[in-house]
Amino acid sequence: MTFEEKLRVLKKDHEELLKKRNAALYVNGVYERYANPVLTAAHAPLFWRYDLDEASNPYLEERFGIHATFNSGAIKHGDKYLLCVRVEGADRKSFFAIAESPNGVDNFRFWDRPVTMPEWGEPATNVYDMRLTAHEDGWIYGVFCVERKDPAAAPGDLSSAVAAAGIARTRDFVTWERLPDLVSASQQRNVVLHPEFVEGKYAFYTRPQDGFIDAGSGGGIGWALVDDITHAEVKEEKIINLRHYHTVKEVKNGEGPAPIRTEKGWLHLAHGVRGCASGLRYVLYLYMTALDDPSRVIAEPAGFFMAPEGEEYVGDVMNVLFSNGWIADPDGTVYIYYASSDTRMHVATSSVDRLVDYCMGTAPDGYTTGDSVRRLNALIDKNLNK
Ligand code: M1P
Repeated sequence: MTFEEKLRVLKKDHEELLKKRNAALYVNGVYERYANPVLTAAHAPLFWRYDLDEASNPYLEERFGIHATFNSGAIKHGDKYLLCVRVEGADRKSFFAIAESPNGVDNFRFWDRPVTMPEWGEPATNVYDMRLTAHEDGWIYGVFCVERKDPAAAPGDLSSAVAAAGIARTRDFVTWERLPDLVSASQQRNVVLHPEFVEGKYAFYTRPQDGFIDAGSGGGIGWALVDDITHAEVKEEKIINLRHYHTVKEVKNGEGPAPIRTEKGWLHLAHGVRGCASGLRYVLYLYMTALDDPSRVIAEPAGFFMAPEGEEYVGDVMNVLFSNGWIADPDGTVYIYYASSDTRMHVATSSVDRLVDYCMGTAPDGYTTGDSVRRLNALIDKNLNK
């Protein structure tokens, strides 16, 4: 094939992928999964991946490999559904890029250029997992993980890293004002800004951890109030959603996107991690906190809300569902954007009413098998007596 012929095929296939319609699949009454992922590495623009000049690229070879598109922040901007996607190159570096859809479930297209995030302090080796928060102060904040090599690593240890929360704000998703990283006594990942002031302060969900991977003595999802977002510092931190033995969040957990305000409380999406013979298993769960105190848990159904299924099990890091973005539309529809196995992005849809009903109407974990069987028998009694 000539250069032109190869390019024509590439463009045709790419356009067909981007225009592919998605279809909802019934699951369990709580949410709908969708037939196709909303974003894959193949959705990245051809002009990111190829040098399209025949003179400098006569074989039409990929020059910048895109490996994965996952863990995306999400927000409605005007009438567009935006994802702030973690795009990972073949070189293992992640960066952020905005992808836009007219309807939230398909036709996602990347903007022409990735986000050029200003540096703060020592340049980051990697950045990822942005949580977007439209704050009542008028800014849209992006809080994300900033990873740098551990300066205290022993010689020859090329894996130890330090995770901190980077903070930036924008109004248009093109120009970002970088603020100082969150100051914290421990390493931090999965930090999320609450959308409203609490006691006149900015409020963060945190996830203190002993090391880069290990949550260690960090007991779960934390909560900290911060006076000044331009010099954010965790002075006092309390754990509001604890890890627990023999649950889906035994090893670690982390807040997902910023919570959604509902009439019955703040609705939270989080991930829980447990260990098993095949490694760590990441699933999603929901919980709710009080409107008058977003740090007080008022409901938490037992177990997972969503876990990997089918092709979702397979990818760069197997057996992982992770979410850091959702959008609640004015009509109550909720678009839940989740990544599978650190590889691709999916959407599930539900509604605020259904998710609140799931939280309030599903029993909490009783922490013993006996309690689970009692709950099951109570449901069977109810159904058989109908
Ligand atoms: O690989 C699974 C996930 O691992 C990390 O999550 P956590 O901090 O809870 O362990 C993150 O690096 C996340 O990006 C990744 O999806």
